[in-house]
Amino acid sequence: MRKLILDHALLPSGWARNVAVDIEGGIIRAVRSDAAAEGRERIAGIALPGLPNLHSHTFQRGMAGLAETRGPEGDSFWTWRQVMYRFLDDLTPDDVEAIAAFAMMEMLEGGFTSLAEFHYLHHDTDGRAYADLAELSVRIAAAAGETGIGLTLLPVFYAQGGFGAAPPTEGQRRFVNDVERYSSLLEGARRAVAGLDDAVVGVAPHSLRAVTPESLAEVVALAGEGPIHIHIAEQVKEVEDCIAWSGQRPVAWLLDHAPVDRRWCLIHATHLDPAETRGIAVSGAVAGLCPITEANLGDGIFEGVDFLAAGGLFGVGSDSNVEISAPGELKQFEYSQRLKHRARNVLARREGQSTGRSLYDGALEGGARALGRRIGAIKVGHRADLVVLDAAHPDLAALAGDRWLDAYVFVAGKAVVDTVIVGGSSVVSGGRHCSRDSIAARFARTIARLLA
Ligand code: NGQ
Ligand code: ZN
Repeated sequence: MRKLILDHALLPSGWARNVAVDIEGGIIRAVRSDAAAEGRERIAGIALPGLPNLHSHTFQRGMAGLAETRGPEGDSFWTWRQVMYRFLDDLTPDDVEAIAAFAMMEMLEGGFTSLAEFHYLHHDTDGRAYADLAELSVRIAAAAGETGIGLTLLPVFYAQGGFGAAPPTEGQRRFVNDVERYSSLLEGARRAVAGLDDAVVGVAPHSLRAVTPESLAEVVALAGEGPIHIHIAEQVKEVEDCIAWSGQRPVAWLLDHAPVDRRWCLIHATHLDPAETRGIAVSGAVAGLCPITEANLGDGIFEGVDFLAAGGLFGVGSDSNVEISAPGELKQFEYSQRLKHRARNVLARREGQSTGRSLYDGALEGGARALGRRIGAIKVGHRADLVVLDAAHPDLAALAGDRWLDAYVFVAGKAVVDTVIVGGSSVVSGGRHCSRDSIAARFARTIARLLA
């Protein structure tokens, strides 16, 4: 049993002081505010529920900044994807693990306490399955274990190169499975995470581009009650290709042909018409926004205002991991809406409500649902996942309550993250992960070798 006393904490009922938290087996067993400190370990600062990161491809952290040089013509998402395919061409299992550990460490230092890893790199460099089909899932699980981050592992089903059963390209050889081999992979992934505390495995058809209607239905049937994530409607070309293939826009097609409900997380969902926006909101699916990556890739701007007005739930993900920051994703989401609507405080819920608080609460609720775990609140029965901000930092010292969140999201960012606790264990203190030196050195060696 770990018995903490938190100076300040954001509880479901609001801000509280001197909060006693009892933790056993990684789970919060009791919470009481205005408690006595005696016999308890004091955690100084401002304790928030850790934010879930609902979408990541950790390996892409290894190419962060390497696709920012202008090419011969028309740089786009699609030319970026070519660069990304070349980068993963000869990643070894050791490389995948080293890069994943570094990215996960940065997530913890950046205010995320759990992630959904949308894991599609499955096979050896020549496209053949590893002796253990789930070798790279084992590596992702190992990196999660080393860093301590909470894991929802989403092995990705990838069958084809594009709409209408286009064959996979050479660059996609490491991703591809049929449904039968995918279901073995899923079993392997479940074994891979068995040694981690409280990990969840879900399913992830990569995108409507990468599956057939039949295989999509078969993969969804493998999910049980677990999460189902899919990339959708990120790029205008993808919307046009989907209409050419089916006569429908991607989200409209999905809502008509799949049992979309609270288990689902629709990643990006950038290009929506009003009926699609409402359709996602009423389905209970979470919109999986990745605002920094969507800006980096030139995807477009999500229909944030209409979606929230329709009661839709969102969460945020770091996706390409070009920059890893929980407050940074929330800021970028709000800023994209300000630019779109030429207005301010667009995503705050009502007059007098803090935008930072609205964004944080929203992403906690949607993120927890998308990861399929009992997380996202300092509450009995939930995982003890806490991000504690430095209350003495000059950007926070004179503030209180929701203004702390406004300063975290809009002013100071992840620099004010001081202590991070996951499943009751401290993994970050003084802003640094407890294994930073070794994980960073291994990452640096890996990247130096890959670029040599
Ligand atoms: C991915 N990333 O799977 O990593 C994708 C690019 C694709 C984003 N969509 C590849 N941001 O969608 O085909
Ligand atoms: Zn993605």
